[in-house]
Amino acid sequence: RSHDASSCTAEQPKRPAPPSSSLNTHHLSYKGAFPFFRLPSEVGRFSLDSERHYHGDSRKLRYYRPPPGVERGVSPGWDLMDGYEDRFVRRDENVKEGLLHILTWVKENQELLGESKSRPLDRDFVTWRGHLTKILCTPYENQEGWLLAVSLFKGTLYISERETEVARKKREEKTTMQDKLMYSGYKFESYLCAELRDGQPSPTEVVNTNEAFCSVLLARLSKHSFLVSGEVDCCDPQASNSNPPFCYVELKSSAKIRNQHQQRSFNRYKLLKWWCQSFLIGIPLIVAGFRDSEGKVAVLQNYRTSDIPHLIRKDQHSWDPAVCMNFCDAFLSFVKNLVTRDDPRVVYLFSWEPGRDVTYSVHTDPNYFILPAWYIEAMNQ
Ligand code: 0WD
Ligand code: CA
Repeated sequence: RSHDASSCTAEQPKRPAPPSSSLNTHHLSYKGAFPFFRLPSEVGRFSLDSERHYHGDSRKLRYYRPPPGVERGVSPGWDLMDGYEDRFVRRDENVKEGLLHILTWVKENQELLGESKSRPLDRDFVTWRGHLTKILCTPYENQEGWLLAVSLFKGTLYISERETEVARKKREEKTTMQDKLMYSGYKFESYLCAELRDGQPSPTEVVNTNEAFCSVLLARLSKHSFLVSGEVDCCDPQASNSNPPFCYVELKSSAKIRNQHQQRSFNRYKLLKWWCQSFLIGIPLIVAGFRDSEGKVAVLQNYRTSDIPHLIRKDQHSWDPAVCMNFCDAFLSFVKNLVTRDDPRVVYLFSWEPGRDVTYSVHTDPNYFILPAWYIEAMNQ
């Protein structure tokens, strides 16, 4: 039977079908060609100091300065627990900053972004890179769900994470072991990063997790344009391309891999997250430090972000970068179709649990708001 317009009867409404209220997340549904993705370009930078204060500059950018020898395979033997008891200042994790620092940057740099007739900020989405990483990993995630709050304001969709109950419990019940693991990641950076381009790392200094350097970038995934910001560990003064984000390096520490089973799990879970995180903002190099059972760095290993999809392709039950990107494309379209009330006092809360579809609810309680009054006022000028 033909389905052309002439076969439509009068009773059938001509309106398009209402947008679907849930989104399938199964990885097999997103197999296919890699979608269009434009290389991210940096539009700005900001830093957060030791008291978590915002500065619209690169003061907290550090340089990748591995000591001679370790890059040639000499075991560094760095103690990642050094200073845990007496040289460690923790960021207060009870403070929920949401999009605060990105909005501060946007407010101060509106002229760099260009406006269109229809909207003051000519981007479809504004969010943290970490939130997009979670979306990309969703088709392969089987442990942790997420909550993403979205508001449409003057034609732009703002996405901000809300902590799930499970995540809050996990944070409040964090064991010393988990706290030490978190510390070891920051400590690893202190052995490789110098404050100055031609300086040396100073691992005897205090580790303060309030400090951060963030890059602000513009990117496009299929028909979605976005402004995204992510924390960057350091810049390689010897990178073949000295332009950001191509000179940036992501540092990771991870337990030493001892057997085939651990290798498979590393490829399946860690490399998935590492790839998504760095690919999204165009970081070409990930330097991993593998710790031994005493918490000392036994080996350094470089991963070129673009090599990771090839490294994991041969594995059984592996992940596929195209699936991650196709799912993200579908999720952003899903959000665009549903979030239609242009009002910062309306929040659409998208929620997902492993094994389920993405669903949403709509909230007008101020407790859910993601855009502060000062930002709304600034954009109304
Ligand atoms: O409000 C929130 N729920 C969040 C805020 C969740 C995640 C991040 N943030 C903010 C913070 O202000 C942080 O400075 O984002 C910034 C980092 O943003 P991102 O680059 O989008 O986050 P992500 O890619 O998840 O993490 C990058 C690094 C991490 O390095 P590793 O190697 O572990 O991936 O940022 C750090 C961490 O060093 N980091 C955080 N720092 C402060 N607050 C947070 C956090 N909640 N999460 C990760
Ligand atoms: Ca890192």
